[in-house]
Amino acid sequence: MPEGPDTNERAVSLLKRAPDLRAIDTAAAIAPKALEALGPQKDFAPNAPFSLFVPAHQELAVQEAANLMEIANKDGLDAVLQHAEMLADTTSTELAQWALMIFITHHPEGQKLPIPSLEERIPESVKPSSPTPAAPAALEALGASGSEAALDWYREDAQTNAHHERWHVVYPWAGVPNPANPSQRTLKDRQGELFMYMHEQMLARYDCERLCAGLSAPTARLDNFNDPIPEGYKPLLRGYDNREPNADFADSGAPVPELPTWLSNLFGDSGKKNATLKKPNGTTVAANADLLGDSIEANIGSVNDSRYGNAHNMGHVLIAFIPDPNSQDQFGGVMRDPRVAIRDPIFYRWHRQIDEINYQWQEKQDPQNFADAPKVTIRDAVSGTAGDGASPDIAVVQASKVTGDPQQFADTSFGGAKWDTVAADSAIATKTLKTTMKQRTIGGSTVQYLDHEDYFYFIRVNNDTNAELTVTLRIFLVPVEWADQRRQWIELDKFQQKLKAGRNVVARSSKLSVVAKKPATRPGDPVPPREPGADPNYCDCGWPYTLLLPRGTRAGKDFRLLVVATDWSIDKVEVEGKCGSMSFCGKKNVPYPDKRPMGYPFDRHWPAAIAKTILAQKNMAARDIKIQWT
Ligand SMILES: [Cu+2]
Repeated sequence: MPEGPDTNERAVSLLKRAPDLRAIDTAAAIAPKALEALGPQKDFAPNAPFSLFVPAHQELAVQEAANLMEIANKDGLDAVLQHAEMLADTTSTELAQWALMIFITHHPEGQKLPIPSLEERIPESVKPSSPTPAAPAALEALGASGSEAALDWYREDAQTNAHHERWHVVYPWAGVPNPANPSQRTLKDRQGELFMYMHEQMLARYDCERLCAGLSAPTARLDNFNDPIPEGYKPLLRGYDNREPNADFADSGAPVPELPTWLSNLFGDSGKKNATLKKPNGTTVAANADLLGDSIEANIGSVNDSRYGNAHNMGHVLIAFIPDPNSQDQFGGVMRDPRVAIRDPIFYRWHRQIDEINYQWQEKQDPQNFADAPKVTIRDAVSGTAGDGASPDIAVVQASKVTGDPQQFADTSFGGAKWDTVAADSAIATKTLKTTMKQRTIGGSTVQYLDHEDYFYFIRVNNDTNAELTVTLRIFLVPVEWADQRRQWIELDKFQQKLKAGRNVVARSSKLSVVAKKPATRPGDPVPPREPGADPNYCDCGWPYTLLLPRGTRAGKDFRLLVVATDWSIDKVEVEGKCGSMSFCGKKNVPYPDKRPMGYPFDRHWPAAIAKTILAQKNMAARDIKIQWT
């Protein structure tokens, strides 16, 4: 069948349909065999509106994505859209939208169709819970209850929610149908490990904002299902119920009595030296970051569905269906939907509990030994005794001050005769990075968002060999008071760097960060042309550039920048990603572009205190800097 000229418009108009919130009759919608395969989870939340965390719904969405692939392979995109529209009309708009987005993201034909950004598609889903800047008294009770309300601006950020939604489309936990043979499912490379790492970084960043906002931090684990949940959240979004403060798990309309057992099996089996995970047939397999992540989420790579259950996903639904006494509809709270789940403070508490399983496993591994460090020196002091966070070789310069070619600027400003000076003390460098809150309008609502000035890192690295050397430079940030807590370090960037023998000054723009969605843009910027061949829908997965830095405080908060050089011939970090977030989303259809464990070197405990180790290791150095909210 020839493709109509309007397939793009039809896809966009389907993806823009407002959620219809129809309950999904899974028994009718799903093939009996697939339903049986879900085991005891098949009856979970039987009459709920579509939720990507409900096993039968996720299964249905991926099955329908596979159907769309079959149809595309035989009959082309017109027929694909016809099926998706029929699905939306007869079953559920949200189901059809997720299936279509998974199809578009993972099928070569689908790539021709656009997925507009979340705020273009469903502007109502990024509406803030409280109008800004000053909320009328009657609305002050919306958003999070109590002190958590201070972070509504962060949790409700439109682009961060869009990132989280897109991540779960790129990495569906029921697997990705193989476009050439859609009845087959595969997991993406290191999917379980990335699930853990991406969410762990979201936690580290959230904790940082909590600290800056004066809240108790880090976020406490949600590990007690007997006591009420102190945090409430009122999203003020159509189709999502409120949760009052001090709501009880016991009231949930989707009880998961097995959850404590799944968690204790996960903690118990993984939290020891030489840990193994138990397979259904009684044999064991050595635990590793990927299998553990697979089993925790759980995705189709789980080692044992019945022993480890579906802890992370079912926790989402358990919490989501704690009823709202004032709602007649009982649609469930935001926790049922990755499009809006991170708005709720409970998201972070639940993920802290999930992350703790991985953290405890990591703690039982041998410490890092850094024996494979490349022969380079980033100094801790020009001479004499070094203090923490005082490296002379790391400086930050506002982008507006970097004139001409950045490499030439680097050599002139920090190389040559200036090599033995403290780079951060130079008149051109800044000791404070500034952030600011901005406003814009989405679908008639005023939303706030954080932004920061563009900047460059300048890093002096001495190549101690007499030949060219290729290293990976990894840059991290932490509030100074947490410098010895490895999981609080935030990844800012990592990149391949060729070093000539002897002295090198490296220049790196903040806009190239591998964490940020690339190309790095701000809201309202014109969309830059795509690289030829780049898949725009895959490229849309990534952390918002404007949230690369934490907000800091009005007075200026002390942070520590860390630069670690590793041997590129071992890690083979991708040369230059021009699309999406290499670190949070990987690369399309190729292995994850860094062979080291995700989060390296903070994926294990260190041989000694972190600050002390930085001083002892020649391949790493740290520099303190303030971040000020202006
Ligand atoms: Cu998630």
